[in-house]
Amino acid sequence: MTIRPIILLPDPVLRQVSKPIERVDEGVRKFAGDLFETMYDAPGIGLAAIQVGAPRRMLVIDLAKEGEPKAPQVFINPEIVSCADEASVYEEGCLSIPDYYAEVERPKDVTVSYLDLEGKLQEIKAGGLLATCLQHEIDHLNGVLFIDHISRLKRDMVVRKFRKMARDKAPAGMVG
Ligand code: GNR
Ligand code: NI
Repeated sequence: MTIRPIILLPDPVLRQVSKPIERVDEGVRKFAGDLFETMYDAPGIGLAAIQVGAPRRMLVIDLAKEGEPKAPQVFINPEIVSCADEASVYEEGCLSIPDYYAEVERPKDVTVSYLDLEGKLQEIKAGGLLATCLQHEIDHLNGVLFIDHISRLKRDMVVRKFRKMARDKAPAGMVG
């Protein structure tokens, strides 16, 4: 297993729409291991494949708290089948936008269909943090970031800050 570098805002790779996984094979299972290792190292509670530069519709989640046994979950080709009318607000962060947090309103509960690591079709009804995290990760598969759900003023401020940080550490001429 390999820890892969996490792609940061404003890298345009994060805006790519990821492609479905056609066959759940050994390569996919191995890649899931890399995603977990990268997520645990960060550390984070979720990670989408695009965050390590792979435009595939796949994500991992582990909501276990420190000291609790690991609870790894893999979602391949996930789709939101239905969601609650009721909304809830949660303070979100993103490993691709380190040290920035903002409240995001999303549907409170979601039903998601997906393939598991054996390629079997599954469905899960999620509420609470899992519902938030699944929606955050599925957004990544569509090139959407949580800052797209906050005010334009706040978003522009974050994007500007990360653009400047990228410029300050990149060689001259790189990064718009
Ligand atoms: O580690 C993460 N924490 C988090 C907190 C609230 C809502 C969503 C998340 S997901 C994030 C990891 C990440 O960036 N996944 O894409
Ligand atoms: Ni994220």
